[in-house]
Amino acid sequence: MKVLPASGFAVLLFATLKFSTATSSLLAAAPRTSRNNYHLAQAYLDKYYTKEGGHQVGELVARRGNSMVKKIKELQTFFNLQVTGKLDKSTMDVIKRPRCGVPDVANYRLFPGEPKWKKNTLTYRIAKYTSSMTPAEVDKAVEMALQAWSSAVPLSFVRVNSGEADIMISFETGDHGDSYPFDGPRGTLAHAFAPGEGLGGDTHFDNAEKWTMGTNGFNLFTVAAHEFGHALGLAHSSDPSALMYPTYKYQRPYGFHLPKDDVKGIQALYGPRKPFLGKPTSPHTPPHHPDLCDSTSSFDAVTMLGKELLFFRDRIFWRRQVHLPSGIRPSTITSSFPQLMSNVDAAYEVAERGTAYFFKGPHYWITRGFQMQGPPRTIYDFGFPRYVQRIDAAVYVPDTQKTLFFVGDEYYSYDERKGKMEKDYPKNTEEEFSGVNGQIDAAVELNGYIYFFSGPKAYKYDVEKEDVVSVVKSSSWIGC
Ligand code: TQI
Ligand code: CA
Ligand code: ZN
Ligand code: ZN
Repeated sequence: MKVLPASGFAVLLFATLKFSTATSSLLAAAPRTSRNNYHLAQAYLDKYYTKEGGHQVGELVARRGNSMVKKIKELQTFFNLQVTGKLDKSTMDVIKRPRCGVPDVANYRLFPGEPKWKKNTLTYRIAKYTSSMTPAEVDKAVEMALQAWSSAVPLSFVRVNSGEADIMISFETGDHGDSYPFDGPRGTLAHAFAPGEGLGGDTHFDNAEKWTMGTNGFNLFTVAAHEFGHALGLAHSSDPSALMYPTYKYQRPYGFHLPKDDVKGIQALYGPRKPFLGKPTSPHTPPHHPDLCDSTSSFDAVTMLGKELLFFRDRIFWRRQVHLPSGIRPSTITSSFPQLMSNVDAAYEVAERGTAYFFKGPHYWITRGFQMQGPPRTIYDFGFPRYVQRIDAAVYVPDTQKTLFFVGDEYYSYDERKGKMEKDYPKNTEEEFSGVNGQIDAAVELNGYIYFFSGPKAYKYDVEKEDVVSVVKSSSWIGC
C-alpha cells in the first residue's frame, strides 16, 4: 500500500471507500462488547496517537485511564466528532474503520527558536506592484492569503499605505538589497522572513515570474498564502496536503480552507481563534455553518438534480425548486452524499440521461438522483491532461450536448455524445464568454442561459446572444 499522510479528509475518504467491503465483514465478525471496544480503542490510540502514548509504560492505571480520555478527545477533535472523551458510537465507528498505517500526528515545522509575533494586530503594506496583474488583483490575492491564516488564529491584518509595516510586501527583480537575489523566471518564486524586527515578516515576490489570478502562470494567492505562513513563523511541512509543503500546487482562492496540518502549526504558535466560544456542539444540532448568508462567498458547485437546483458550499448544500425561492433549506452534504462529505469542486447533470456527475479533486462520482452509482472514478477518463488536478466548475449545455469544464482561467469542452474531449481546448474563459470576469467557481444551465458563479457575483449569460444579460449577488440564489 502506498503510504499516505493520515491528516485530512481526502485521504480518509480514499481509505474508507477503498476498503468499505472489508469493513463491513470485519465489523460483522467483531463482538460488540464495551470491553472489546476499550481494548480496540486503546490499541488504536496507542498506534496512531503515539506522541503521548509512548511513555505510558509502567505508569499507574489511573494515569493511563486519564490519558486515554485525552487521546480520545484528540481523536474526536481530529475527526470533527463531538468531543466527549468517551468511546461513543461515532468514535468507535472511526476506530473500526480500516486505514493506512500512518499516525495522525502533525507534520508542520517551526523555525529554530520558534520566532513568532508578540502582538495580535499586524500591519501590512504592498510597497511595489507587478505589471503582470492589476493592483486591485494583487490587493485581493494578498488580502485573501492573509485571511486564510487569520481565520485559524487570533491575528488581524491591517493594511497601511505608507511608512514601515510589520509585513512589507513587494515585487522585486534580481538583486534587491537583502542578499537573497531573485533568479529570473522559475526557480525561486518568492521568499519571506520569519517574524521579527526590521526585515522580519517581509515578503518579496520575484517580479520576473508570470503572476496570475488563475492557473496560467504562478497563482499569486497560492504563493502568497505559503509565504505568509513563513512570515508568521512556519517552516516547511512534510505533509503533502499542507500549504507549507514545499511544492507548488495551485489552490483555488475562493472557498479555500487552510489544510489541517497548517491549522495545527499556526495554532501551535498563536492558539485557536475565539478560544472561549468553542462550546461543544450538542449531538442534535448540526455543526455550526458560519455565515450561511455571507454575501462575499460563492458556491463550490451548482447543478440541477431532477426538478431541483442544488448549491454546494463547504459541508453544506441547499436544495430549491427552480421557480420557488422560498423554503430553501441547508443540509449537510454527508447526510445525502456520504462519499462526498464536503468541498465538492463541480457538478453537472445530463437530464436526458438522468445522471449527474460530482467532482472532487481528481475523482468523480455518478449519481441517479441522490443515488450514488458505484465507486469514484478518475477525471482523466474525460481526457484531461495530467496537470489538471481538480475542476472549478462544470456545466452541461443541452443544445450542443457539450459539457464545459472550467479550470483556472481556461475551459475544456467535452462532447457527451461522442464521449470525447473536443480538440483545440482549453480556451481562455474571459475571451470566449465576454462579460464574465474572474475565475468560475460554479456554473449551471437553465432555459438557454448559463449562470456563472464567480466569487460574490453570479453572471447570467445568454448562450445565443453570447453576452452577459445581468449580474446578481451569488447568495441571492439561496434566498439571502
Ligand atoms: N521560495 C522558497 C519558499 O518560500 C524560499 C525558501 C526555501 C524558504 N526555504 C525556506 C523561505 C524556508 C522561508 C523559509 O519555500 S520558493 C513554494 C512551493 C517557493 C516555493 O520560491 O521556492 C511556494 C515559494 F515550493 F511551496 F511551491 C512559494 Cl508555494
Ligand atoms: Ca524566479
Ligand atoms: Zn528579498
Ligand atoms: Zn516555503
